[in-house]
Amino acid sequence: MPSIDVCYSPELLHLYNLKGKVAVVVDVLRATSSMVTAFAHGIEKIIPVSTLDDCQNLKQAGFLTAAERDGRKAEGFDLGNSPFSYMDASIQGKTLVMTTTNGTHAIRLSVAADKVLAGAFLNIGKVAEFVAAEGKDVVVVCAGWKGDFNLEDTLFAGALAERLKDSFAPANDSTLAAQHLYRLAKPDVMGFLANSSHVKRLQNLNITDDIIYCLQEDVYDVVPVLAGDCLVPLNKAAAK
Ligand code: 3SL
Repeated sequence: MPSIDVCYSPELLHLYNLKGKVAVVVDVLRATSSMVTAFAHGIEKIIPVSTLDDCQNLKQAGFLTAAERDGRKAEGFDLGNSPFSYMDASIQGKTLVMTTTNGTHAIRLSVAADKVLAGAFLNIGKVAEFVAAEGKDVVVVCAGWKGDFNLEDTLFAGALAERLKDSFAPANDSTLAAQHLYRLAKPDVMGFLANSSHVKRLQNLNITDDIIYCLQEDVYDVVPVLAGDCLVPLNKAAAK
């Protein structure tokens, strides 16, 4: 039986061997939720980059850009990191270059995996279906916050492990802990996260609607997958 493991911070990724595995990178609040939303609304490709400089260079090359630091839209770029800004018809068919505080960097750090997916509560059912069909060991890479553990990405890891529990074995206690937390949180995920650091950070910036939106399960059936330097929707990656 394949296994499912959880890496609680990109800072711990050096302890994991991603070769031959599927990495599901998650930044529930908000990077991977925004990516899923963007694909569901017609964006063609997303190039995740780690730094503002890389994003700026690609802006000068003519790309649409999105940049966030510390929860705020970074100056000089087209979009920030609210999923609601990706519901606009003007993004259809475009390639977006995106940098966020943690999420895009976590994707870049996961490239050693056989496949790198962007997971969120919004597309968790399709992510579970895809990894079950692949049948390879899975590592959920939690983007966390500047190297720290966070609760919302952990809950996603637990939720994914719960969905896969009949066909994937927990790799170790990391997975069991995430599952326990998700079972505790499930009746009221928003309430469970009320005192969590990033929820408080976003609420201090008056960003509450985004949180409620990002905690919804199974809204979209798109799975962004890394193909070279770009995330593309799974159906398009398969056609390559
Ligand atoms: O850390 C990240 O990558 C972002 O998703 C953080 S925020 O939700 O935009 O503040």
